[in-house]
Amino acid sequence: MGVIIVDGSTVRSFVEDSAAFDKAVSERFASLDLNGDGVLSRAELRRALETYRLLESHFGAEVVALPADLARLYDSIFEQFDVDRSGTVDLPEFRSEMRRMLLAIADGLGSVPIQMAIDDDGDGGTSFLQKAADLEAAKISKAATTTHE
Ligand SMILES: [Ca+2]
Repeated sequence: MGVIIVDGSTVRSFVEDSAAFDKAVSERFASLDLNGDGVLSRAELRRALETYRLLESHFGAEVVALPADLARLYDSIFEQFDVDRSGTVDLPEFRSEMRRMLLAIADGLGSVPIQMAIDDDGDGGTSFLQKAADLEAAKISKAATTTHE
């Protein structure tokens, strides 16, 4: 468990850094694609939402819901990802929805930095917001080095 500080611009510049963002998305997608068939099934996506607790950790709200409500919630999230209604989520669909969600988070955060506790994913991966914070820290230290030279 680590603590990071992020604001809207941290998240936005991560999403707009397409090399870093695409790499993070591809890694996350590969770790979620449990049977390695190149697409995420409804079950794989649901497991991801449960494992990574996207809803709580990314939207800052504790989600307390009845199982039936949760099932509906997971279904509606799946429909959002599965844009072409093929019944599975492929990498481009996953990437564009992650982009949309993160930009929505960036809008929500605005310019007020918030402190956030980040769970280790347990699979060696780090969360998107952690990567966003790392990227910004790297840029700041690079800028500081340049200034001092
Ligand atoms: Ca799969």
